[in-house]
Amino acid sequence: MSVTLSREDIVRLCERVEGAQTRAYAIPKLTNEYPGMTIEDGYAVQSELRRRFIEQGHTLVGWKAGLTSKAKMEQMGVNVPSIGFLTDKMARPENSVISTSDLVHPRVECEVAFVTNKDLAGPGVTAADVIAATDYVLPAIEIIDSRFSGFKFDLESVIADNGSSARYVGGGRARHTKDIDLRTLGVVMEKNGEVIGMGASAAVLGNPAEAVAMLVNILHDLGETLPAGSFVMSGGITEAVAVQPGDHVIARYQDLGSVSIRFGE
Ligand code: 0L1
Ligand code: MG
Repeated sequence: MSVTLSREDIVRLCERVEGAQTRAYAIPKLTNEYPGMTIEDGYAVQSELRRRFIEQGHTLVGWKAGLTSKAKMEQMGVNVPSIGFLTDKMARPENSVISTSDLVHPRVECEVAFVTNKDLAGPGVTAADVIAATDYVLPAIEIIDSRFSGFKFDLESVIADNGSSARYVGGGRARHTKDIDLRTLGVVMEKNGEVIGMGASAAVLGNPAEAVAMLVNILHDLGETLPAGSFVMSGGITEAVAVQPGDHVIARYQDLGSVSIRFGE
């Protein structure tokens, strides 16, 4: 497969996604109009979106791996993971209030985030390479927000929509990978004091470092590398849970402390 869309169509679809993201409205999945769209076309639209955001003054902070757990792939009916970019404008402080009126269908996921201290470049990057290039890991909550009406989408459309990236929050205790077992980290997610999800980090491709390796190898296919100092979300351990104004979410991680976030109008 390869990029099949014309430059004009890529820009047109990017403007459609950008409008939905920045003004918080739902749009039909892109493949309704472009049924032959490929995964590479999805990344071409995502790259154009990244180019525009950077031109508007956003800073690229890192990347996210998405659809990396079996539960998530089943929930979304896809069989290949995806990646998306993260900017400074998407970051939120721990326990701050996220405005839901800026979002379409916000949902939360518990993830392990990696901060790198060496450049990583594919192809053939392994989980061991990722661990050797990791400064520390920390607990995080990702707030995803698919912009597609009624959650009717496919992988091509999700990739164009930057993997549903919207907000992210890091917190808890940063740890060196040598001090923890990245495969067996447990997490319990609570919403308004009630347990609504739990899991272990092995849900993410057996080891979240595998998801980061996968991400770097996809970046290679896009002609990109992961520079030292990147912040990388490795993918949801728990299933995505919908949130609304008034909700308070806490993710309690084994060995990594907890991270919390609130939602307002
Ligand atoms: O973070 C992710 O796993 C990406 C999810 C993309 C699909 C969705 O919006 O649920
Ligand atoms: Mg995620």
